Amino acid sequence: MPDKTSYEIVDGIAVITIDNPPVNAMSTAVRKDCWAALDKLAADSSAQAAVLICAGRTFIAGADITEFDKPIEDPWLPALVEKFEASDKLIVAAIHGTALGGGLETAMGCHYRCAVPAARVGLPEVNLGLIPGATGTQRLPRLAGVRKALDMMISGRPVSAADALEAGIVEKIIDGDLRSGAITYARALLDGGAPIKRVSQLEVAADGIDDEFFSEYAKGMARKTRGFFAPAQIVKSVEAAINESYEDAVKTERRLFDECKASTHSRSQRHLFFAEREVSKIPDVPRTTPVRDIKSVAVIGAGTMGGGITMNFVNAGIPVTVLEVDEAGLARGMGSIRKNYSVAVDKGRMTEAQLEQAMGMITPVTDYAGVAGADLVIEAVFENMDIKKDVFAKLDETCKQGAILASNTSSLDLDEIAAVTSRPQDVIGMHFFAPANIMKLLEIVRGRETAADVIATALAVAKKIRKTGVLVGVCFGFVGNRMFFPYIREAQLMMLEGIPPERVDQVAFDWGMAMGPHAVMDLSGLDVFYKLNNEWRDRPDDPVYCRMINVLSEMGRLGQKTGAGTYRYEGRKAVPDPEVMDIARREAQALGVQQIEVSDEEIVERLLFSMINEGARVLEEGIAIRPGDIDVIFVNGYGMPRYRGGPMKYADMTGLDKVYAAISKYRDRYGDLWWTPTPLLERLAGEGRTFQDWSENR
Ligand code: T1G
Repeated sequence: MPDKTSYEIVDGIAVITIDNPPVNAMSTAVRKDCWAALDKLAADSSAQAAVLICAGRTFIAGADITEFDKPIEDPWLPALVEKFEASDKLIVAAIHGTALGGGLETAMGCHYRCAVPAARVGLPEVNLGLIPGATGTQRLPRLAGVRKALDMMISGRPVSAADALEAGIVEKIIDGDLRSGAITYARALLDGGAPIKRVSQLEVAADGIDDEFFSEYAKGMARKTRGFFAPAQIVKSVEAAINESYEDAVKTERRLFDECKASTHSRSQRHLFFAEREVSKIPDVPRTTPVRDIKSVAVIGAGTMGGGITMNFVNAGIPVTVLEVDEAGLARGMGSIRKNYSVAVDKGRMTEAQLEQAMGMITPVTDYAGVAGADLVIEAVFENMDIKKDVFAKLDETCKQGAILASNTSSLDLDEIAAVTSRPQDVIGMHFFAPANIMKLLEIVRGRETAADVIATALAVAKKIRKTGVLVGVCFGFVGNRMFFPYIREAQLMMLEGIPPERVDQVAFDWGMAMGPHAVMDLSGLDVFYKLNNEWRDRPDDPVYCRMINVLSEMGRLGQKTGAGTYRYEGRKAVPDPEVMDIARREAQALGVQQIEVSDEEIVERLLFSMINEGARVLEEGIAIRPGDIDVIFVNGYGMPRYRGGPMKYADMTGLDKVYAAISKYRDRYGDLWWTPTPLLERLAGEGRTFQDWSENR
């Protein structure tokens, strides 16, 4: 008896309903049941046509991603899609929620498609490092045309039902109840003598598709898809739709799909898909933990970060009171917010009226009384412990009971901040990343006494403002910055060793980073790192440590904002500055740092393995809950490419034995101070295990 589908006849129409919560993924069981339902339909003389519909909140959201690393059981999805299409009885797919990946592919195997207005359809496999592998690269171009199909598959973004109707992907929009509307539609098609429309038999519209089209399209997407493997595979598969028979092109698609599925890219991107959903699962904070109602927010400090933080809440429809020390500071802050919104207006992403509406949701104040009623207060003042303590003492005196008091500190001891209040249980860290209104990452820092409902509320707020919230513990730099410090340290040391910054940056960029370490430092400001290094109280005493940050900062070469830092700037163009390497050589001589030659491989190892070694320490200390949490932090906050999976996944795929051997090599060269292998890494390397395996079997 099928337990993932039901089969019912209504007015001569067979209604096949899939019910596989939470998203009706096309698991093996669902595929088997659908196969059986189609056999039943063929044999059922009382059924003249059929409707394929799903229970729950969405149509099929794709193949079951959890099955990808297991042997695929029959029936394979492509075969099932062909079986839908081969039916001699007309089948209508009825779409609500999101028909994605294998879900849309199954719908395209049906003969007609209808959808409710709020439905969305897409082929987002590229986000998993894949291509549509159940004939989507062949059927979508036949329905929507080559360019639209490529745009949808390369972006991975679903389109609305209206857009899909216009593109020819769906044939009808159903207002009102989908089930009854789809049955009526199927009946009307039957009564109207509509043909069985088999999409695979449609011609691919080739107008405008000349010999150069696909190479030009690939060039056009190159910048956005730099380093990713799947996009080019998609282009090749769609090209086969033009140049090969349907049968041959489906074989080409299968080959290209298998190449993607076996790639480290796809293993990385699939890892991140689940890791980004795991981050909200906190072992000692159950999903049933009640959250506090956040209807109003206050932000203390209207500087760059405070302004960006404010915009996140305004964009989510939550009013914000912004407090600054004086009117001048407020005016600057409000002006900066308005300027950011006006950029969105100029780009057509917002209207003037919406800009004014957004600004109208912000209340600027200079008196703490103005923030007394806020449900959530986020401090975003200068990164100095004394100043933060002063703010929190005032907030403790002023804010209503039950208000959550959050600090945007990027590295300081949250417990020390909480200790100046009478309510440490209500204090939490919410570390936004610049630019705060754009970067998706939000490090949520739990203090020793932070209450469970405060943590649950912060995670819910992160989702509300469309951030990826990752819970971390208290230590200097929390997880992201703490692991970024060794990455920066090695870049800095290599400069002293005579390796030009532009070489290190190029190697990091070619590895996949959005920007090299020196470019990042110039963007953030060398003084930011200078201050962080000085705030790091128990930093080991090493005169070589980030020496050039100190020297250049003290020269006033702070980076882009001063026109010169590690690079000289011609506008925003970074130009290598020979003077900087002269200074580096002088400093190296004074410090006794040897000039060396290094391979590109060594540059990658020293940048990434030093970060990974620190990540192992972060896991050992429980500052991060899972290795996947660390990976989510680095792909959402530090420009690490998703096809690398994040530092800990990259280590697992490289092999911890190789990582350990390299770290041991650098310990032999540089000593124990910075290159002592973390015991967890050493143990797992010795046991031939991965961080992921350790995390799942603790
Ligand atoms: N397979 C298995 N589990 C899935 C899943 C999938 N396709 N999609 C979601 N889940 C789980 C998810 O892990 C979470 O589990 C729960 O469902 C709710 O998800 C052959 C090869 C549909 C827009 O890429 O985009 O088809 O954490 O938290 O925010 O060509 O899920 O609760 O245990 O994201 O409401 C292509 C992926 C697959 C779509 C809903 N399809 N999913 O978002 O809920 S490859 C996709 C999503 C494929 C074919 C190819 C979203 C969503 P848990 P959620 P949501």
